[in-house]
Amino acid sequence: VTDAGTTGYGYGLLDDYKSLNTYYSNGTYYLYDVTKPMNGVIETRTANNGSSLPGNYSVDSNNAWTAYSQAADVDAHAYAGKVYDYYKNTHNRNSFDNNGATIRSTVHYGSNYNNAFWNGSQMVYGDGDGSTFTSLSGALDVVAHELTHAVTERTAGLQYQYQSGALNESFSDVFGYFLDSGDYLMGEDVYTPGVSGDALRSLSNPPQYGQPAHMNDYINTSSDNGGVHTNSGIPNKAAYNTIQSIGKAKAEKIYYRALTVYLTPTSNFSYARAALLQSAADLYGSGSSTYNSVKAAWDAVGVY
Ligand code: ASN
Ligand code: ZN
Repeated sequence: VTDAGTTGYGYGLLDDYKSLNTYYSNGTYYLYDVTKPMNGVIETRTANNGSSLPGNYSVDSNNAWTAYSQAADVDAHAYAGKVYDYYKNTHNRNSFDNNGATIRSTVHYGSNYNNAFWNGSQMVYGDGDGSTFTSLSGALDVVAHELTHAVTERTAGLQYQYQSGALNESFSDVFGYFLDSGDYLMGEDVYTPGVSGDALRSLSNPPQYGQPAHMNDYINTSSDNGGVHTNSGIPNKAAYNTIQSIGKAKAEKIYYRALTVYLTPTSNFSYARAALLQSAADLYGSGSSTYNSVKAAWDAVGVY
């Protein structure tokens, strides 16, 4: 049999069955998806608990990715495909660079590593320590958050500090919601497996996880790049308000247009409000109820 794309299956970290786009070559199957209209592919690798990147291809002998040790690989691969499909189908964006670039993920990074990140070239996921986190690729909203950092880098380029950095974080959380909209929580599927109902962050109630939801409570700090993971609560709450009043379908169009057309590396919260309002005006009219809802959403968090 010749080298070719094929379809396998496996189980994710929640023991959920999923079909997988894989590749067969020389008696071995790879998490290597050639089915998308990209210039590159979607490929998933493993660091084998080390720290060298990009690591080795995740492989399997019979295309049944059913070992528990493969679950992080399975989820990273399947969810990267979902995020690709979302941007393509909803926004006509072909991968993070809009030129079909390869989407690479490496799982099993480090030992007990409680984080995931976009490193400027690829996504990287730890396995967690088993109490603070389980393997971070097990959450679609986390995968969407990280890959949205790549989209932001190639579009608005929001500098990762202070207000522009908090906007960078917020857009990743908001697109995390657009892709995984069953709830307004971030990371609940992988955060503290021993505690039910909690999450990393909440868009609907940022203070529940220590974030401000209004400019009156903005945190002035130099840690965390100027509070990028805390002050993101303010634009997150504005996004929640927006989605509640106009619905997800309009909100995601407005957010994508603001990110890709109007925001710049140094945009602050006030600029983001203006960018979202301009996007709402472009798409739905400047006197529309949609436009007025975006305005009210930002008024409510004290950003003018
Ligand atoms: N998981 C974190 C994030 O995406 C990693 C970081 O701080 N850059 O925000
Ligand atoms: Zn982030």
